[in-house]
Amino acid sequence: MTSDSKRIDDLRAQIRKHDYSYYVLDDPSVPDAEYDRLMRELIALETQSPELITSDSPTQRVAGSPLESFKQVKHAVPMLSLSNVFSLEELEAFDKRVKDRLDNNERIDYNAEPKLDGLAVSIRYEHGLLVQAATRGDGNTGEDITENVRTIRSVPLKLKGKNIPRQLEVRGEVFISKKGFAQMNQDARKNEQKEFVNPRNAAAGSLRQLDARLTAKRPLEIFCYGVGLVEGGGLPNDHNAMLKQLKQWGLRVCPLVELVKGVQGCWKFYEKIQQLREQLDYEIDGIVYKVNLKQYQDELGFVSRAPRWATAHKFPAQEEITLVNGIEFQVGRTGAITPVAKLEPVFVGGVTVSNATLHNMDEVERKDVRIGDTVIVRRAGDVIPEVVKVVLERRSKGARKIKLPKKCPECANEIVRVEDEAVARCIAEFSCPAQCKGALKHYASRKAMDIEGLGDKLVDQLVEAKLVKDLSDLYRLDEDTLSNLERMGKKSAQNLLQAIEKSKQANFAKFLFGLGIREVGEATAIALAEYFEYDMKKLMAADEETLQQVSDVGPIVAKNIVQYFSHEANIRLIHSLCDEIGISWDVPESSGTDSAGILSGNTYVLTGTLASMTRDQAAQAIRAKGGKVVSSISKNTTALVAGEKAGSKLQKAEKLAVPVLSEQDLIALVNVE
Ligand code: D41
Repeated sequence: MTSDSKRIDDLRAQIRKHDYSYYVLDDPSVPDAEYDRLMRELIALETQSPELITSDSPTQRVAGSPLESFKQVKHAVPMLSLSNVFSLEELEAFDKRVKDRLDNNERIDYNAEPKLDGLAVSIRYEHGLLVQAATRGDGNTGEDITENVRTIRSVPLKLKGKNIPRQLEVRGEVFISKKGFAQMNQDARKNEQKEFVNPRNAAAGSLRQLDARLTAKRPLEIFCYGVGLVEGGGLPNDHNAMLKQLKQWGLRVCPLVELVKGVQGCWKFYEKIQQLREQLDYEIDGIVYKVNLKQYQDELGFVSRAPRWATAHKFPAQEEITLVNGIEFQVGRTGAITPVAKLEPVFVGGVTVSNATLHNMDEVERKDVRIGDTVIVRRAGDVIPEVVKVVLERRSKGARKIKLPKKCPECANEIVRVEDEAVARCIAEFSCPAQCKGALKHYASRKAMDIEGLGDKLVDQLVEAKLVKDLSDLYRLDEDTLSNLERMGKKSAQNLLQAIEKSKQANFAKFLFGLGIREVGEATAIALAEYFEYDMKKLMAADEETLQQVSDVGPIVAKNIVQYFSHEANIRLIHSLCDEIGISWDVPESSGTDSAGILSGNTYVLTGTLASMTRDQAAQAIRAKGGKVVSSISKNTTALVAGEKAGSKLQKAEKLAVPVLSEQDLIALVNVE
């Protein structure tokens, strides 16, 4: 062996190891720059000595030229389909059939796996080298997509480890993560190309490219869940151990796979994963249960192309088809007009849905939704239902275009849509009852002035009875007026007045947040309070440039603030609240640029649910030690404090290598003297 070929072997082994850590284990072992250096060195050596290039070299993932068409591939072992169950009863019936057929009354062990919503593929390895990959097709014959599958970085071109069978067909699901999908559509928008409807379609489109160079640019991933043909070597005789063996050979297996006992175990797993579903970075549409013992699987066999030993337990569909019966325009707290489609009621995502947001007029125009259209609605988790797209083939002649009304449906004032802005707004502000209600609810909410007893229903009553026209009117209410309201007794009127009175002793940041300036959230309000030293006059006098000096404040927020304080009505309101009514706040001793406190100079982001305190309390504790709390993570964040059910922020922190603290870490940190 020459020294070049030795070095080439060495580089390939290193790169394979890093690929495995990065793409299969999701746990990068070296910085990107180091990886790039190894790859560049390998490419250089292979370019010098092309005779040393082998098909399993990490440089050879992408083929040279596009195919004319896909070749047909016959699967050595057919790719079966899955039967379905939709309820606990059907799951119990499945389990009973399994036991009856096995003539076995003991509890069955099942291997439970999230059911990825992607495309099934079969990948054949000979002597551990990837030689062919195919789509499922009709189960017997699929299409040869070898070149495309080779571009998927979590698919090893060469298996690692011991006792690899001479022939091994691996079955798995190819998919695109939610994040990858969002990125693809962002790129598509930038290049004025058509967007993909969902990650599954994006994955299907990417996998069926005749030019593998295009596939290589798509963020495809794989989870392996089974095998087809196995020759010249063996596999463990239970499914769970078999998946572990696949992992040892370098194949990527879903980390949530679990061995469970009986129907009860299956059901518990189903509920657990359903809870996790929205937080997962990939789409799943159910759970697959598989009888774990291979011996039982063989005994059970299959019927009409589906194994008797496995079934898919589907989640309630998150997308359904229905009719748009009409359109309603809702007016939000800031006057934003949101078009809402009134739907023929449809059961989707576990509930009956009769309204779906269309977000704004840009969306209506982009999706070209019309009254009378058949549409796909989506309700994922607790997210507001939305119209995904129109089923154009079903558009009737009578379908009517949706037009933005000229007048606000709540107050009949003018609606304006500023050029280049997606959002249309009612210009009436406090004189629009919808905006007035929204503003009051926001002002009274827990995170703002926290006025106990002033709930949504009461606000509606007060505004409709014209007792309150702006925030300052709250402080002019009296017991007689209040106790005359429906469902309001003397005692609750007194309690409410007390709570309103109490709110006069305020916290500046909460007051500022409560004013409802567009896009000034809690964290921004706190940053503003600190920067302007709890002085309303200083804040009101600040120009956009000054405002942008504040952390968390960008050009848009700065503009919103300046705009807010340029309105005569807002200045009058603040004057009346602060000077006449007497809302006031303490100025913390260590305000301004004071740098005492062990956390000064540090910036934290909070996410997830904490067990021993609210996020508000945690933020206060951090600030009390001089630290800052902001809402979004950047590379300048000192640390992320992550509680239970931390979602995308946790992933972002890991990506940006921002340290992650647990609740215990935080407690230890803020308790230091
Ligand atoms: O995650 C999946 N989509 C998935 C699909 C899975 N986890 N396991 C599966 N197991 C099978 C059997 C039991 C037949 C080996 C499957 C599929 N089949 C499957 N995917 C598409 C058709 C069938």
